[in-house]
Amino acid sequence: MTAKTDPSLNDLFLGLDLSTQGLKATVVSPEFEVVYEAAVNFDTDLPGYGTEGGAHRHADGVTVTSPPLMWVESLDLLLSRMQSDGFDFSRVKSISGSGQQHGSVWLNKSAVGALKALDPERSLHSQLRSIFSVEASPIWMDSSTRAECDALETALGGAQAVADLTGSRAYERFTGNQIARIARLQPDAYSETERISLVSSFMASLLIGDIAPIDASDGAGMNLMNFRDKEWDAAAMETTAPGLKAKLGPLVPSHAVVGTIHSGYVQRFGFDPECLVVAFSGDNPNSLAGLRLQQPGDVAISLGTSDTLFGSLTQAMPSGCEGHIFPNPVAPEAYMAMIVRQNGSLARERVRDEVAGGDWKTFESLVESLPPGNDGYLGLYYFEPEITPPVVSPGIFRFDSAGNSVEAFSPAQEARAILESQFLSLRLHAEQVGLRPENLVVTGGASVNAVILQTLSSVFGKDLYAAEKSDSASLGAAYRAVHGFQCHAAHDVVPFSETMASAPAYRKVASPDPSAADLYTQSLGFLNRLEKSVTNG
Ligand code: ADP
Ligand code: XUL
Repeated sequence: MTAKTDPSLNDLFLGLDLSTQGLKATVVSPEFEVVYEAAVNFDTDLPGYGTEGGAHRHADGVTVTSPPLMWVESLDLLLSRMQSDGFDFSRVKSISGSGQQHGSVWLNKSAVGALKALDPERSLHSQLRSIFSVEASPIWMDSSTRAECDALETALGGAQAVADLTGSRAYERFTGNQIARIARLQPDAYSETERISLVSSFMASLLIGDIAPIDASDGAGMNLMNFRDKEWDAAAMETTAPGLKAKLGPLVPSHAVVGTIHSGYVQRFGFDPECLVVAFSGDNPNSLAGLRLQQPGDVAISLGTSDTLFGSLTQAMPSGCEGHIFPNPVAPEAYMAMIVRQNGSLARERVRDEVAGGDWKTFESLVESLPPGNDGYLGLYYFEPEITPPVVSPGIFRFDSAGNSVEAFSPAQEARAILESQFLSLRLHAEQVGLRPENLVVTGGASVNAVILQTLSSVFGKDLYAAEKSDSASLGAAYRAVHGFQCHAAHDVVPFSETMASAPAYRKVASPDPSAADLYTQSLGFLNRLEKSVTNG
């Protein structure tokens, strides 16, 4: 890092994360110490919008939306809370952010004018109420677009062809398929739409007072972008909806500065008028930055509401069956690969409630009462439709060591089976998209559980390290604010490893039991066969 790009000790960097359930702020010092955090919860802090878990689930069982005006109001509320806490906005050199991936914000022809004219005397939401051409934004939990996915795959030559082009086969939640559905069902709203933003680029737009471009990492979650050259693909756009290119606007690298903070925030909150806004990106790309995954082999597992596994790659191997490839948000020449398993913590909780009366300690004792490998018993637990592997009809499937169906397991077998099969499945599918962990970092709510960590470490046969903070998306946004600031000052891409050189080391939280690790490696083929026997992919 050169002296010119070196932040001064007084400087601060702000990361925002607009997730499904709320908006968070994480502020770091130039030494990467977290100096301030604040949060807004959509359901409890903004009850007027009537969301549950930040979303509206529609009666058809597949449509899930959120009101974009709620996201606008949440920014107002978050900044006001920071102001009440006495936060010194004038020290913030740059801001970046993270958004739940795939969700779209539909802006009409009045949006640019309204964003440019933001008045510091009035709330954001009172000024931006009329800028939306679609008032219910589809979000990542929406699965209403099977027909549109089929149409895209047919037009482009099949699932593998779509994956080779866009980094993922056609997925229901991916924005292009959502756009195709809205263009078909709401043609007037579509034609009134001037620009379609992602949740991430929309939040950046609010800060710069103009429409911010989509970054290439989050843009890859749309089934519309050529993930290798980072340009919108003409054939994908043409199949999706008419005249789409103009509505998508340009794409920028994730480290790009997209503007400076709008004067309204300078007057209202005391921001430095030169405070930079670095492109916002998806929450998973931000988590990759927040967990500092830099080399191929650096892999993170997030045990949250859903379980995700992601890592950095230099060679991309997109799969027509599973996983996603996105451009890497902090290394423009590299990629990231990601696997999402919907049945994560909530599935573990279901089993815990059934076998251990809702108590994690009892659940842990049950797991520990049986040896690794569960004497050959294996269970597959899909309480909800599964993304990886694809399972449309939920169900629970139990097998003995010969692969014969078993009606029921003992409580201890059940507790061990869910952990082993979830983690074996993560490893199997990670390997299928080219991710072979060397350095394994764990994060997310379940990473406090020692038995879960021990099992995970043995299944992967690797030491397991824990990040210091579990909200890696907003932390990653703050790190990316530093990185973008440095790239801007250097007029070049600063290696992220240089940016993060002084960041604290991780803590080792588990080491594999060597004999268990061998056993797990041998059972990957068995798990693969059992999954194939019950899934749709
Ligand atoms: P999100 O993905 O929504 O941000 P979190 O990362 O906060 O979710 O994880 C929440 C989950 O963490 C809960 O659903 C819960 O099952 C899990 N969790 C919390 N404590 C424990 C524990 N002691 N053992 C296992 N899981 C836990
Ligand atoms: C990723 C995905 C989710 C959302 C949640 O593909 O759909 O992880 O990003 O915020």
